[in-house]
Amino acid sequence: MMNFIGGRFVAPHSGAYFDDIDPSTEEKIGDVPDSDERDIDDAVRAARDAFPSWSRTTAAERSNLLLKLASLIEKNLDELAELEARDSGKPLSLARMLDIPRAVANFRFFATAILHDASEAHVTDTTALNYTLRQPLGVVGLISPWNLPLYLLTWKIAPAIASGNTCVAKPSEMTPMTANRLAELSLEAGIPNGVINIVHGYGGKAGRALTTHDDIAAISFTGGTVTGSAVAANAAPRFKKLSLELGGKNPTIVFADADLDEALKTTTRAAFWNQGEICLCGSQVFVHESIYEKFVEGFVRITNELRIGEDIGALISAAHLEKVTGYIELAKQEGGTIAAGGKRVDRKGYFVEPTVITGLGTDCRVLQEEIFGPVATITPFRDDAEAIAFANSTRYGLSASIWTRDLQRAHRVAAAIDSGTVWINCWLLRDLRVPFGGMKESGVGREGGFESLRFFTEAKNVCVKLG
Ligand code: TXE
Repeated sequence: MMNFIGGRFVAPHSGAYFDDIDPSTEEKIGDVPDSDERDIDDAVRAARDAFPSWSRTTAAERSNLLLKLASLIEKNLDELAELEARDSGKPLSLARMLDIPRAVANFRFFATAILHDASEAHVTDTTALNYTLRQPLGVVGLISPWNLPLYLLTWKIAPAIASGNTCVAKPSEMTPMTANRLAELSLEAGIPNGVINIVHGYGGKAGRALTTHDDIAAISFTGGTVTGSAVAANAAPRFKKLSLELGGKNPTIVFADADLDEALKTTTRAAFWNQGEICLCGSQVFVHESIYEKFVEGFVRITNELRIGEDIGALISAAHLEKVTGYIELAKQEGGTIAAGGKRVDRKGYFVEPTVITGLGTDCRVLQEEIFGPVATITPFRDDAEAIAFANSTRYGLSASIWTRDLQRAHRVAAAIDSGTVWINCWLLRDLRVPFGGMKESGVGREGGFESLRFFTEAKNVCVKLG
């Protein structure tokens, strides 16, 4: 694999590569460039050179090119899904149904959004007319994680280039394959050289160089909260615009009047989809005490039916496997009961059984920290006030899912929960137009729809004196 800079595939300056591992076989499947600040510098230069002409293209021209790229991703869906599944350990069926279709949708969505965008005008009585120009920023830096590799990378690339910027993207070092294929497809689509540049490598080296580069106007980052804090510390003194989509510890609240069958079906999926490696996963479930036992029984039954390999993929790495199983051990030390799963699967690959833990309160670390694996806790609550207090007890505030048939309660609880998204009687039902992001330590800023286009442009007020 090589870096993609100025429309060409080039080796890293260091000449060094590290191994790309298939988490489900523990075998090496590729060589990843170990890039450093020299490669980032080359990529930024290529992006800077491409910016003047790209930023002058019409919205219709950019839209056409993005739509072409979307169609090429769609045409190559099978191959991309296979690459994604091998690289990340996720089930192939999930990559086919979720990851790659969403990458197609991301390009289509922003390709058409720019055709409908409008800006404000403020008329000051009869004295002046103000209008807001929204101009591209220049070269932007995009850093994405390993859990939804192409999905999240394209969620940044699409709005960035649709609004006239050029970009340098650094995909996760653990899942570079679909980004590499995207680079090839961007050439085939006719995206001009230097508009999309992709530099592979470690976060602490290539990623850090991107966040500290003087010619990068903005950083859009999705990843862990600790890394997000380092990214912010590097970017803020250089006055870069920042968007941070970070971790979550998302509560699911099931009230006594919920449709239990539907709630069980969806809350188990919310807990274990993508083996729990989605920042939106509902990893802590709070259930009204009157239905608690019945709910736990149903949740455990469904969990035990999940098939390793087909429903639950491998975790991303040996280190992450250690982290996740470490939390299962911690749960036991904290006094929890393992109601389902609880062990590494006895086969090749970093598989962990989907695990259900009961008997822990919100003061336990297992209910406070992001585990990012197939581990869910279930805790009973007494009344609405306690459910809200439990839901708001962590440092995170990304999403929540509420289950009730009572309309007033649903709206009241939604308003009281500190999170960027609240789903009522559903989970991960996404409309790409809505603002998406986190409160508290789950991030800063919102992406999605016009929020993304706003992030990737600078607002400039032009004031014209009238008369
Ligand atoms: O991701 P990192 P990690 C959570 C999850 C996981 C934990 C750590 O809990 O266990 O984070 O995961 C790049 N400057 N999430 O360490 O480090 C890195 O190369 C610039 C939640 O694997 O956050 C990669 O491209 N960039 C999450 C990206 O940051 C740096 C998804 C994300 O990696 C950098 C992933 C630096 N100093 C993990 N250090 C979510 N919200 O979906 C690393 N990177």
